[in-house]
Amino acid sequence: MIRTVPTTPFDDQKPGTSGLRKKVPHFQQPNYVENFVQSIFDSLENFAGKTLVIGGDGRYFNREVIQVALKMAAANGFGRVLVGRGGILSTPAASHVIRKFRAFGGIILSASHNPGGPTEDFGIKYNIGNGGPAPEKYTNAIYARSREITEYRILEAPDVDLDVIGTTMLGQMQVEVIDPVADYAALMETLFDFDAIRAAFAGGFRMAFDAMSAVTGPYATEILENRLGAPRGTVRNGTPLPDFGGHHPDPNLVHARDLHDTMMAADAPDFGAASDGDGDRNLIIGRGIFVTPSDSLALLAANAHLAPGYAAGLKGIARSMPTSAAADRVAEALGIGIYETPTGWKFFGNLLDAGLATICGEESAGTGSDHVREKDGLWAVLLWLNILALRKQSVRDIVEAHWAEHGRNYYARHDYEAIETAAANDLVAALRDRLPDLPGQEVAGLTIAAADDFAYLDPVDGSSSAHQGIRVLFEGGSRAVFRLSGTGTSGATLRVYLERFEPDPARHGLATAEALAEVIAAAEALAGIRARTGRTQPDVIT
Ligand code: G16
Repeated sequence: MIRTVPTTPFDDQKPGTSGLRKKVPHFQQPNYVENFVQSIFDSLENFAGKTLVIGGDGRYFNREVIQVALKMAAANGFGRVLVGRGGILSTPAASHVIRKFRAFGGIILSASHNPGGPTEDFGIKYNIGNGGPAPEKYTNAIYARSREITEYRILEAPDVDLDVIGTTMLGQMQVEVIDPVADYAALMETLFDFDAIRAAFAGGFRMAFDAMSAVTGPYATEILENRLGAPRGTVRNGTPLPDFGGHHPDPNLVHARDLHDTMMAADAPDFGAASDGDGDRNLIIGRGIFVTPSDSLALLAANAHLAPGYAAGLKGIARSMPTSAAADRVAEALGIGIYETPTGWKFFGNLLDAGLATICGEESAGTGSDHVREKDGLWAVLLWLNILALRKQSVRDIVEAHWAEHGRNYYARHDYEAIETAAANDLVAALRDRLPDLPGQEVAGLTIAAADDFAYLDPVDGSSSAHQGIRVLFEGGSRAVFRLSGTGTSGATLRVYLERFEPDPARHGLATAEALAEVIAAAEALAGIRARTGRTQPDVIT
């Protein structure tokens, strides 16, 4: 029986950079999940009888929300739902399943790299039929709907058994529990030279992959160990846990410290990598060398032709604005387009759909291509493996040769987490007010060449997005960018992105902090971070 339940709106269901993210107890308020899911459905049209994909990263509360979403999908008229066994689908795998089965869209349950558990984070995101995150016109409509919702519809029915592959009926709707790994693994086989990678492992190539007790474990085990023959134990922390083992499933040098230490040791494996809570981010470390996500994007773009899926070359490269300009130099060398978008994978969808870009990347450890419409952690790892297997050089040699050819973009991001929202907003507002006066000024020894509040005009659909980050460009190619995160769940997170271009190979061996010292000082002088936030140093440096 379909029940129509009266409800009242919540005023805080505005999707952020990537869906609605809140603490679990917040989501557990009566009707909170139902309101948001109904707001998604109410913002969509013509889905009666069509297919919806549902899956999540297995974090605490995943199964409960999947049952609610299934019953609401049935009550709202979907014809079929594909759901990953155990409620599991990595974000890139969900994107692929949406595309492969030509689904109407998908609901992905994840708070990505944020911690999980009864008092930690949860998230709900809607993806459209191209497999990508809903663009702003959808997220704005969902938010508007959530402000005026008065009722939701749900089927009264027993829970669906999520652990058995097969098809059951939920009212008039078919529910198909699918293997979460199989379709994705098959797709990877079409893109990369599995024979070459298998031969490398057979020849003694060693790798450490940290799945961070998150969703990538089963995918990495199947692909790296079962299909590519990497020794058992190559995948660490490979069992997804609802609380990620109490860790923060963010593959950066702070939270993937164990992997970092392994890779910096004298007897380190040849290659180290990690992925995040929902499998869309990646961390790349060679023996003794961390590769920044911005450099990784540039390197992958420069070498992608070595993988069968990209042998025909790239149509273009897209990067988010705060990502370093390393990829721009590769695009220039290849004679292909480069696109600069606001932070958020949703901005790449149109470029990929229109065939303007093939590879996209972000400084926030996200890289991907037109094979799906999400960033894809394991994809990046496999492309690296493909390149390493064919070039037969170390990660360090490949990275240093790249810098020698294209120049090095020293890069770091300083995060100030959980600062007071008002202080963070004031800091950004004060910078914004000063923008017109900044060009020509000298700060901490650097001269400001230009400064703006980044706005994006989508070249495909003409939509525009303003206030996407304050950019201060210095003479000589250095840059500081200030932005507030759209994914945090407590207070505000200030991100300061710092970059310096160094063309001279003789100066490519500096420590990043040393190379960026002037830009760091200029950022502090411009924004007054210490005075405004009371913080003397960042919480996380990536
Ligand atoms: C999400 C988005 C990314 C974005 C990142 C950081 O990643 O999909 O596009 O770069 O958040 O965003 P912010 O700087 O606003 O916190 P994920 O992996 O969390 O889904």
